[in-house]
Amino acid sequence: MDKKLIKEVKASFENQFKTKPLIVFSPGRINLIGEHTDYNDGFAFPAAIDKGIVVAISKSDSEKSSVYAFNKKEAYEFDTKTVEQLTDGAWRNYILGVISEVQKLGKQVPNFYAVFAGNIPGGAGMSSSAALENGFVFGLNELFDLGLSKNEMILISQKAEHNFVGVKCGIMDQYASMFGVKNSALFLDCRTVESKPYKIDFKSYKLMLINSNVKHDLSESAYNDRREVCEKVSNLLQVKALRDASKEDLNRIKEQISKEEYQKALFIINENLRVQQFSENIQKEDLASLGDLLYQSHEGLSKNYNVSCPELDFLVDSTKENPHILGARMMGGGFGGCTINLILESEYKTFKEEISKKFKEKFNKDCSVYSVTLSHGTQLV
Ligand code: GAF
Repeated sequence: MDKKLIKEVKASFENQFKTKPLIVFSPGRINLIGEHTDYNDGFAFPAAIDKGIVVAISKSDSEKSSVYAFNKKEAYEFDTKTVEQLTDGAWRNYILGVISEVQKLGKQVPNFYAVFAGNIPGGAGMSSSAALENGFVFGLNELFDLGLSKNEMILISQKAEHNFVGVKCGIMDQYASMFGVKNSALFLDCRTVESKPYKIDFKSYKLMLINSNVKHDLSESAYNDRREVCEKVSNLLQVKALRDASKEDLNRIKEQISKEEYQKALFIINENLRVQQFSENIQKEDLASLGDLLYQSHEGLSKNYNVSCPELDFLVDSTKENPHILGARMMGGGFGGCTINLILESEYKTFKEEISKKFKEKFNKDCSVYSVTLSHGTQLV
């Protein structure tokens, strides 16, 4: 948790609203493996990280709510009684969406004051959106004693994203951000919405994130299109979700779908198996096989699910000749953002320098390298 950021948000809040706020820290997430499986009722392996969103919030003493986005230096005033989705609302729609979804449950949301700020690089595939939604729903729940459980809160966050932002996301990001466990990743069953924490110890290896700095925008229809394909195929198969299908099932309807639809559905079926394999191999401490699964996941995301981009492919390909890197893949929804790499700790610095140089030469722009700490989920600080 970034103590300086918390201090700044608190000071900004007290300066503007002359009262003491509740402070919430809501983390972003990484995902070890299992992309696009969440909206197929499948498995994923995310973890909350030490970067996230800080929300300072208190009751309002006027007829208005006021929210200040500290990083953007933008303020927004509104009345919680008349909340509506905004065209080009950007960050505002995440917050308005959360309020609207709480209200749909028949709960009152009185007006409030808030300041928020974050240190998750935007568009990096590290779920700044889920962190923002969870930060607000958690803060409102505490402030107004709404009596919401954590499971109810993440569903509110997810629906806010569906209905106000327009991304038909799964539950992985909101879950990981809310339920994160220190030093652990969560083996998440997206059907039962339950997880098992695994203490992560990669021995002499560590995780490295490399941001392509290609900004993805999940509200672009590409994400929702993938979800539609999966739903179409599971309808044809007469199963609830692709989690319930096998390659043999898929082959039976091969003639009824396009080649692209077949490949996408097959990717989901295989990715879901990979997550389960990953969880078994993590227990066996078989690091080499974990690396292979990462490469297989990337191959499928890039060639079959079609959610990679040249920069991400380049970053992953550049690791393949390096004997100190066990595996790499793009992380998150795709179309930009980060790769996640399993690298020998002693080689971290050398590879960081090497890849930064190579990336610059190839694309004439910079990539950014981060290490992450696995952290606790959304909480009061
Ligand atoms: C985005 C979505 F928000 C998640 O629900 C998930 O589908 C992910 O892309 C891909 O695994 O982060």
